[in-house]
Amino acid sequence: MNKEPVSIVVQSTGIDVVPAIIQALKRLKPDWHYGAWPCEIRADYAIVWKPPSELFERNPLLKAAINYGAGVDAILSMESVPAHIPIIRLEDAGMAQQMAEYALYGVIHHHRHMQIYNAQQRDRVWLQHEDRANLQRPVVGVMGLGEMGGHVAAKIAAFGYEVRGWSKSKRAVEGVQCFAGSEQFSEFLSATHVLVCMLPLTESTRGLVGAKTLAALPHGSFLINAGRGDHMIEADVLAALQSGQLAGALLDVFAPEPLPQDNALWSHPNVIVTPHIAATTPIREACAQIVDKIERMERGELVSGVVDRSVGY
Ligand code: NDP
Ligand code: OXD
Repeated sequence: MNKEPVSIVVQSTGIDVVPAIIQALKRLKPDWHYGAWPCEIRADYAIVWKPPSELFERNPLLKAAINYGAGVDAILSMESVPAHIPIIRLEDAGMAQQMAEYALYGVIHHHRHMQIYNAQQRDRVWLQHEDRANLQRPVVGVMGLGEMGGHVAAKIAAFGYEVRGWSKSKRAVEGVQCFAGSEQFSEFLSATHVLVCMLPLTESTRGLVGAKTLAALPHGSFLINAGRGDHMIEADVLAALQSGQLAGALLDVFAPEPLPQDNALWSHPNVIVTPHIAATTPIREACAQIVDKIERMERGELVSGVVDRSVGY
């Protein structure tokens, strides 16, 4: 007996990537059926970004909701996916390398005094600071050692920086001194000059980058946040920048997004603001991963990337 072709509904909120996703999927799986939400297709799988409840009400036979991104804080907070439908997220899918590039850029920006040189250029000042840079190679501390953070830490270590990493359970990353759990957090922070946030946003990590964490870093440290805006307590970050506890920051994520026009971070001389581009989802790699996951599920195999709703990532 011939098996029915797999049918997929694709939905997105915000940037409209739906036609491009369907096109990329069709190239890989021309025989499958596709619908762009809202549509009448009775789907087996949904590829979604911040999906409405109605999508699940109208597709009662869904076998899984595939989150079109690595972070699942948005989909979990919406509570639109019924409890019996597994949520599966993207794992790396070409994003980890971009993250490593982004974080390395921030590390070098701080280490090689680019902030000072940018300001000097505005005033036409010719003054070298490299003696300090040679003496003071910053130690980089990466929070979160998963698909993104693990790759980021390894790449920065391979580039020659001393790197520490921190996660919930103890991880092993080549060339990286690993710490785990709240009991090792202060030790991790105490020698971290560039703090990189690669955590998922959960109830345990919300607001983690606040006054207490920042005060535990050496004076004049640098912050890179590519996790989520709600990891930071923004007023505490601004206060640390004001006091010099933070020498500067490279920030990609904010609460809310877009960053409001009147937000002080836009014009802070020691802050670089980027519009959530640290790692964008490459359509071809993401779709290849999605097809692989669906094929495994269709064969009754286990797939990786299933979200544990009880921990929030
Ligand atoms: P993973 O789930 O693969 O990794 C999460 C890591 O965080 C794990 O090492 C985990 O520990 C650790 N962690 C979770 N909770 C805690 C905690 N309470 N204390 C200490 N460590 C904790 O996620 P990804 O690496 O794929 O993605 C991370 C985040 O990056 C996403 O959730 C998203 O918010 C963000 N992101 C941002 C993008 C951007 O462009 N700015 C693009 C893509 C993702 P353990 O290993 O023990 O489980
Ligand atoms: C993601 C993101 O989570 O783009 O994938 O932030």
